[in-house]
Amino acid sequence: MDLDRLVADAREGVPRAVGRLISLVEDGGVGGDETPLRELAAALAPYTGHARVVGLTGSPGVGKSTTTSALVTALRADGRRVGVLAVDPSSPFSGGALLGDRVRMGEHATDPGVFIRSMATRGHLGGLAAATPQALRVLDAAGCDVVLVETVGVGQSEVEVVALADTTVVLLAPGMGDGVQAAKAGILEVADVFVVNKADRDGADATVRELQHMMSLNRREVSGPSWRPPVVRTVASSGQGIDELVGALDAHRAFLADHGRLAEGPRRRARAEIEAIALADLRARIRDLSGALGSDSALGELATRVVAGELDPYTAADEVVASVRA
Ligand SMILES: Nc1nc2c(ncn2[C@@H]2O[C@H](COP(=O)(O)OP(=O)(O)O)[C@@H](O)[C@H]2O)c(=O)[nH]1
Ligand SMILES: [Mg+2]
Repeated sequence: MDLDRLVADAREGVPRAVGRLISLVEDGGVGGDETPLRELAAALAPYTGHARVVGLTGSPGVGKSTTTSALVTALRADGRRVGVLAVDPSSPFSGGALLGDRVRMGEHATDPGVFIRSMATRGHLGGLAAATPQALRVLDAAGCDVVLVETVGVGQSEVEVVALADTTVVLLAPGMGDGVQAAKAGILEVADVFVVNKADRDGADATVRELQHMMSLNRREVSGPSWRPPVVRTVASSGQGIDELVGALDAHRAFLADHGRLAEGPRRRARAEIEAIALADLRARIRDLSGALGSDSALGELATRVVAGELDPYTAADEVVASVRA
């Protein structure tokens, strides 16, 4: 595989090249060989730093994909190149859009200014925390002005994924008990913009009120000027409220720019990536240690001593860490 060729094609916006590079990122580290990913990261580095990343999260069915598709339409009308990354940590499938999403994103399928991709991590060394920033880098280098990252907001790994964005949108919908769920998952804290979607349904006002109530309880004292997440009502399926949502995204962007904070998102992504790669590397080395000394491995020996009461597990772990560092 000619990596330089692929990178050059991806920079030209050739969809197949972009797709192959994201597959590489997704599969990366399988079999423990991370060499192509290292080379790819180095090859892409000079061409990145342009795209802004908008994360969308919320419970299944609130309308994330529909909203994402409506946003693509609005951003394209504005002449911006758009990438869509649907990140599903629970899905073993990847490559191309998920079935339902394919229907919702269908209208963009033939637009050369749009890249749509769903992603799981097939055994990636650093998991989503490493793979997502890498995939974002590919889309950035491919000339995307905006990348929309859709992820199901139900667990810790999803919260980690949305925390990679420059601007995070948390979606709720009436009658789904979303407010309570969001509070539990710690998702209120990561929201820069709230969307109450399905505003055509009964209960949208109540959802907005509940949200505002929770925000008032949740307000933390911060020094310096702080951003108050706006609440935007949308009917994503008809496009109603989408211009307001674009306005809210731009306002958040402007706030970050005004306060010299545009570098925060890229730095968060780099941090997450470095940490994930380092942890994966350590884990791999510890695993190596367990097989290093023939049949009776170093780890196995320590385990035997812990079971025999000769050693406590903390001291045993100290020995493991010490030998990994050596
Ligand atoms: N009534 C109504 N239905 C919507 C709206 N937005 C999305 N839907 C529908 O809700 C369902 C789930 O939407 P989807 O975008 O797949 O949700 P996701 O799981 O969060 O990505 C689909 O049947 C959509 O057509 C809306 O604003 N109003
Ligand atoms: Mg979806």
